[in-house]
Amino acid sequence: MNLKAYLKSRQQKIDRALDQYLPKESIKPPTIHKAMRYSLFAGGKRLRPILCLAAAEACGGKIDNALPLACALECIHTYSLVHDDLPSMDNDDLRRGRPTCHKVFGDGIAVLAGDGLLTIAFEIVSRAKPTSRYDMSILLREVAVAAGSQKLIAGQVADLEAEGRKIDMSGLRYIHENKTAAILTTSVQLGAMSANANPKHLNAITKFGRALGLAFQIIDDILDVTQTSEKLGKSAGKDIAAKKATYPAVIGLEKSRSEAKQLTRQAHDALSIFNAKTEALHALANYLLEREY
Ligand code: GRG
Repeated sequence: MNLKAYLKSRQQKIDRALDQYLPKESIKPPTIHKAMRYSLFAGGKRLRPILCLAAAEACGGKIDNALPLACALECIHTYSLVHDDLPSMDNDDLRRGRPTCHKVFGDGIAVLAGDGLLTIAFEIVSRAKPTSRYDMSILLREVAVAAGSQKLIAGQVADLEAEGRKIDMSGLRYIHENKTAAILTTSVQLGAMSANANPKHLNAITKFGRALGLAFQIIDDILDVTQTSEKLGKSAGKDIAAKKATYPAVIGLEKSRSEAKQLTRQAHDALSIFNAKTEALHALANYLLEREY
């Protein structure tokens, strides 16, 4: 498959849908809608929604049925980046190659823009079509749990508390599984649910998401060490400067690379039970691993 063209067409589809779901900039109060849109349309890769749509296809579903769920996850992801960049968290000036939300709109509006993106995610989920196995309460609960204080927020708390401290592998894995892998896993799970996936397929998709999500964060840790800020579109080398808990810091670069490769293999293997339409998921897993590092 032509991955570049595939990614571009999926990004466009997702962007069009997000544009429809988000209030226009002119809607009162304009500042908040400008700030929400500024961060949401700053050029993110749309990996989570693309994975959601690809999982729906792998489970025999239609991408249009997965689209609201895919967009909701991108809103949650963007909220987490906006808040993560705040001076009271990671204090970053650059995100997706542009000044961060609080640099442009101020801290108060950036906090509220994150709140707005998190909240609208649930409104967007409510537009999805439930299926016979997965009703609306299941879909909403999945999203709430993934974004909540035992997953995404738990990972961020553990990350903040680990700064400057010695951390072991299990502590590090806890951070990565919750801060990064949880939303990625939920992305593919929701895609599968939109396709009314049977329990066996949902289980396989979950294994795929967990392995890929962890590999993705390990690769992100590696890139922070090996790439320039220009290439990353965010400040490079921040993890070392902030004494962050990362795979390269705990097990070194080489072992981190082989761990990422092994997890990616596990992700591919998890797809073996599907009969068709897993080409995109395989290609996305390879794409994440082969990012320059
Ligand atoms: C504030 C509750 C809360 C959580 C923040 C997302 C996050 C948790 C922290 C951001 C820093 C970080 C290393 C997150 C891990 C996930 C990650 C690698 C995000 C970047 O994802 P990409 O590469 O970004 O998909 P784009 O911009 O392409 O969407």
